[in-house]
Amino acid sequence: MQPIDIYCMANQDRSDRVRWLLEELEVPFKDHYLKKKSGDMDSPEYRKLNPTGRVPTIKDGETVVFESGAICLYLADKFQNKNLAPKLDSPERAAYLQWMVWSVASLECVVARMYTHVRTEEEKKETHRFTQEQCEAFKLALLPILEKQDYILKSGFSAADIMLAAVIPGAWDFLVEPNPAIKNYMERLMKRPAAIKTKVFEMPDMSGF
Ligand SMILES: N[C@@H](CCC(=O)N[C@@H](CS)C(=O)NCC(=O)O)C(=O)O
Repeated sequence: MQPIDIYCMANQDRSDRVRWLLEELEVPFKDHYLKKKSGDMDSPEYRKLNPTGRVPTIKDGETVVFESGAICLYLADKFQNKNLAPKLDSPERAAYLQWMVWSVASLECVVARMYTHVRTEEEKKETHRFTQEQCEAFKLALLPILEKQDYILKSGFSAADIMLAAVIPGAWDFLVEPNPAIKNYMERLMKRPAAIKTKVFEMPDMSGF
């Protein structure tokens, strides 16, 4: 099988979920590390693949996809035989799509804000308040499910768990530490051999940023 090309800056940027998913799917991949400082992400060759100049991007033969959520949706559907995405006619398909998109569109937006809106003491305070408030609401969505089942879908482990577990640690103090069911969920996922092998939860090497 031809490996899927992954364009990224480090194993722990948003390519983390893509690499983890491919490892779970047992699909070979090849990493291409780009250095922002050296202008790799602004090069005409890379901008042809991803005009936004961000990572991750994948190349699967002639197919190019950017945006981590879209990449994971594409891959889990393409390798349907590995059962990491409910089939189109499955009753769990709607919940699956909901969590796949929610993890990036709602949860990750809040997590990302913790890194960007902290320039002044006042901004830090407001970001802390906002994150706490948002995580209270996120908790109401996650807890009733994770208190009664091991994975976000009743049928078991899926690509939606990868998306969630790749983002949740960013809000560890707000969302994980105070909620044992979410902590147990994270610990369960962090022990998966594919997550360990792809170093999703290791400290990032910032040299490429
Ligand atoms: N929503 C996008 C976010 C992409 C993104 O912002 N990636 C970061 C790395 S994790 C990036 O490329 N940063 C470089 C920059 O901002 O110039 C996704 O999930 O793929």
